[in-house]
Amino acid sequence: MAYHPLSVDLVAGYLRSTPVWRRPLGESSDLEVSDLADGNVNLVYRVRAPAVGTSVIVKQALPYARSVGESFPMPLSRSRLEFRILQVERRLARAHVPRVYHYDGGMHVLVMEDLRHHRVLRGELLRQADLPALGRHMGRFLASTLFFTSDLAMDPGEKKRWVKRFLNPHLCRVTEDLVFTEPFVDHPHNHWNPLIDDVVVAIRRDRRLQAEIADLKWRFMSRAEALIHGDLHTGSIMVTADDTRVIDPEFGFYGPMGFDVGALLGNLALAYLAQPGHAPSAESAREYRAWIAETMCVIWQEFAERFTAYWQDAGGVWPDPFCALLLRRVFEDALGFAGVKMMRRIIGLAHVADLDTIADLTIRAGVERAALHLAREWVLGRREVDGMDQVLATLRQAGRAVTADAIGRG
Ligand code: SR1
Ligand code: MG
Repeated sequence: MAYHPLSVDLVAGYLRSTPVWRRPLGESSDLEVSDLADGNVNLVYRVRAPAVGTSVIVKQALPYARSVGESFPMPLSRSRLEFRILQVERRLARAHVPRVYHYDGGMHVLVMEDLRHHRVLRGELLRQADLPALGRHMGRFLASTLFFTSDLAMDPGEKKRWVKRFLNPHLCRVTEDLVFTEPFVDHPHNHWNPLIDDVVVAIRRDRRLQAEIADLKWRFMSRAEALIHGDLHTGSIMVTADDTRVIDPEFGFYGPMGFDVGALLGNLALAYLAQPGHAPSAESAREYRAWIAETMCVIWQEFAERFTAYWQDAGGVWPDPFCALLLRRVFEDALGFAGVKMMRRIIGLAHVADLDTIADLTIRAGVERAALHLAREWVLGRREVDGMDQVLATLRQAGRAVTADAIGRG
């Protein structure tokens, strides 16, 4: 079928023409379609067969970013890469990746498992959901996807073929521009809360900070360490109380391991700082913040422990002391990437609900100032930070500034 964008009216007819129709959906003639698109980039529909009680997700790439429009072209071919990466991730971390029933390379459509009992993690963090397994699950996902796609586990020739197989130049360029470049210069894509104009000027004038951001961009562009997800923010994770699934790896490629770890930690830090803007009481904000901080710690610990265990099982050519050295490097990179990712969500093109849905601009500015201050500290100080305890100490300190600000003005 020649490519054309699907609409609510076209999805049922399209599905009936695919081999997937008879399986998860039965042969039901009656299909209900709803539009679920809420990310920046793609079309997403849920299709239900009420007669059999089953449903699927139909995700289709558009030739541009949905949230911006045709002025922001995106290659349709990203859907094929997303399909391949989902296959790899599902093989390595089956419990944490949705199943793909069908891929249509002509229509650039993925028909996938409907995680209908799951919710997007970002929203769940703002409504203070109880997610006791999140830290362990994400530590495991990170350890297995990053370790087993790296030179630590793969034949060197095969790994180099994978670097080529997963080249993703256009979407990498989007990340290079939107994360590492545009937020720090005058660019029409950028926007921010006018109450933080002075911080934006200071960030752009900070030559030391700009040099460190350039160093992180360089690492992002030149370190083919593992097949990374490439966009592991809290909108790319779906959760229930006891299940965690990672979706949307369309920005994936062979890049630095710390980029995925940092994306996750940085987005959790934003949710942490934003709590007073959303929580029903100061007390609940305090408690939920404590849980987010604990979860960040569990993610790193679980990741590092599993990574080390995989290392020991693998044996082989890499001498043991290098494992700790490599993990230390991933930690430093993660902290730096976390900082840059926090900044881009406040002063770049694509913002996050954690901050943008705080209606009181003054409270929001307090959160944003604290986040930008913390982000700068992480980017500049990443080589000196001792471990997660110290990371969390800086997070708590930033959090205290926000609490005082929010309570003082709220
Ligand atoms: C046009 S917006 C692009 C952003 O959305 C994705 O989720 C990525 O984070 C990307 O930077
Ligand atoms: Mg996405």
